[in-house]
Amino acid sequence: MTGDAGIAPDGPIWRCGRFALDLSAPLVMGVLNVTPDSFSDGGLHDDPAAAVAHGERIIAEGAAILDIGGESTRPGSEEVPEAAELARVRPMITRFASHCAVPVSIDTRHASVAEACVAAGASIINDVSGFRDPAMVQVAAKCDAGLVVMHMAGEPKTMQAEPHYDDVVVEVAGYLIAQAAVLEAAGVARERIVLDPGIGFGKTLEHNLALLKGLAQLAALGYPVLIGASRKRFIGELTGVEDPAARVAGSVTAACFAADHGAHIVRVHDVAETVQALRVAAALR
Ligand code: HH2
Repeated sequence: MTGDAGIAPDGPIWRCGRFALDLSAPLVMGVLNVTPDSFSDGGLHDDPAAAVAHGERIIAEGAAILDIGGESTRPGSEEVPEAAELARVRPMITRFASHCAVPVSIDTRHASVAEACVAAGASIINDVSGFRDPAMVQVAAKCDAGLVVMHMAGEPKTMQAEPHYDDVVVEVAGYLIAQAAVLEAAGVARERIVLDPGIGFGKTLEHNLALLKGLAQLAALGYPVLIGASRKRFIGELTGVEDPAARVAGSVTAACFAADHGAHIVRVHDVAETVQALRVAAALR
């Protein structure tokens, strides 16, 4: 599933530092939030020992990538000072980059945090603000990390205040391709870039469903696609399940749908359940 960049597989690959990820079958990105307030798992892993145990567990369960975040970007959230965010994530990045066989991703929209985490061993920068900050583009250009370019309408604090699109799939696709072009113009190799429509980031239920149903259009842009639907509010809106941790079945269904409609990577909290479902779905395809 993963390998050194020198022995790349034949199919589509994602170059992430010293890794070349084989994307010919969908990969699971497991989430490790070291935050007190994430909507999905806030406070569960802000003790370092608990965070390490959880990270080890989701790797053992089959995560091909470990995504570490130190700032919640849930709707309405306030920005976390960069020093506080870095203090949360850097020990975990260092620990997992040196101890585990899968690439470690830093989930941040702050250039200084991304740069420090790449120096600490992160192989992927996952930027929910889509590399809109020129300083983040510079960090990307100076390293060889894989990059997740995500679409977010506005800022977390206000993004759910009446989001509007004339055609959400066309507009999100246009934004993502433009940001990929900005990165490539700065010298980033195309094989390092993955696009993500940003489920739940400045989108209504209808927008989220349109993006998932329109995945083929995003996949047709020619870059690998990542989908993060796990435990999100739209699943609660569809099912009436209030507790994000109880949205496992809905999340697994969304991950399987995404994988079947062109997503190469699914970002999930419930790794064991998703890996199991994707294996069965792959055998039936
Ligand atoms: N969603 C969240 C965070 N990071 N990154 C990408 N690429 N795609 C996503 O959809 C995505 C993401 C939100 O989920 P979570 O990390 O569980 O919550 P919080 O932002 O509250 O920490």
